Amino acid sequence: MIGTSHRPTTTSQPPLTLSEDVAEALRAGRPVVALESTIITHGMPYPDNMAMARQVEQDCRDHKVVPATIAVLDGAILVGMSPDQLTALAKASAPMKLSRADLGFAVAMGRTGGTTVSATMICAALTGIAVFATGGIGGVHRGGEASMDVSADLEELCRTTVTVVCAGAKAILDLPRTLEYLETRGVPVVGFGTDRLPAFWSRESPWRVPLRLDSPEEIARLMAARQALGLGGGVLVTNPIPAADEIPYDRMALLVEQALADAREAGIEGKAVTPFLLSRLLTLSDGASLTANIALVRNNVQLAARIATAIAA
Ligand code: PSU
Ligand code: MN
Repeated sequence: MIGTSHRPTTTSQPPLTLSEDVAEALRAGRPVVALESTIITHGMPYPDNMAMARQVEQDCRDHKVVPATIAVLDGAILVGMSPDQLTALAKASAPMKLSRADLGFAVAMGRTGGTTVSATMICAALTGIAVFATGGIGGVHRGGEASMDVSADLEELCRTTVTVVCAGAKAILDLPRTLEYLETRGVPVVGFGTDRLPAFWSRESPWRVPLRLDSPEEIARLMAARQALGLGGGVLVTNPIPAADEIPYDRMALLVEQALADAREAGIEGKAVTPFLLSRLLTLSDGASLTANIALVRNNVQLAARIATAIAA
C-alpha cells in the first residue's frame, strides 16, 4: 500500500517504462502483444517504417489486443510507445541495433535504438508479455560454420520464455543449420498450417518444419503444456506470408545470391550484414521485397493477437 512504508530507491525492479494502456491491460489480464523495433530502425526506410509501425499497432487494436512496441529512447526501455515516441524512433539518426549484448549499454549511456528479436524477448519476458510478433528471426548465416555468425536471436529463443511469431527465416541465412541449432537447444519450431518451413518472402522453402499446428488455440495449448512441464525457453511459430504477397522461393533465391555477393564485395561484417542485405534486396527486387515485408509482418501480428487472445480466454 502506498505510504505505509518507505522503499529504498534502489529496488530490484528492472528499468522498464510501461505505457499506461500496457500496464492497465497486464493488470487486468487482457491480451498484450509485444512488437520489435529493429524492423523500424534498421529493417525499412523512412517513412515506410513509421507507417508499418502504426499499422501493426492498429492491427492489434482491431483484434482488441494492446500493442506493446518495445524500443530504447535516450536510455529508457519503453514497453508500449506513444505516436510521438514512434515518430522519434523512426526518424532517429544513427540509432543503435540492440541485441542482448547491447541493451545494458544503451540504458547506461542514454542511447536510442531498436530492439532486435533477442532484446525484445528479454524486455517482453521482464514485463510479463508472453507473445511477440516480428517479421523474420535471425539465424545461422551462410558460411556461419566458419565465420561463427549466428544471430543472438537463436540463443535467446533457447533461454527466454516468450512465443515468437515470425514468417520463418530469410533465405539470406542457412535455413537447415538454423533448424538444427534450434532442435539441439530444445526450441520447438512450429509451422502454422504448414509442413514446410516458410522463408520470409516465400510461403515455402525446400525444408520441412519439425512441428505443425493449425489454430491459435492449439498454440496456446502447447504453451500451457510447456509451462506445466517447467520447460523454459521460447516457442518459434513460423507463419507463411499470405499467398497474394509472396515472392516465390526460386525467384527470391537469385536475388539473395546477388545481395550476398554484393555484401562480400563491400566487406560487410557483423551486425551490419542483415541491414545491408535487406536494403540491397529492396533495390534488387524493385521494392517488391518491402511490400512483401509489410504484408508478412501484419500477418504475423494478427496471428500473435489471436494467440494472445486464446491464452487470455
Ligand atoms: N527481419 C526483418 N527486418 C529486420 C530483422 C529481421 O525483416 O530488421 C532484424 C530483427 O530485429 C532480428 C535481427 O532480430 O534483424 C537479426 O539481426 P542479426 O542477424 O544481426 O542477429
Ligand atoms: Mn550476426
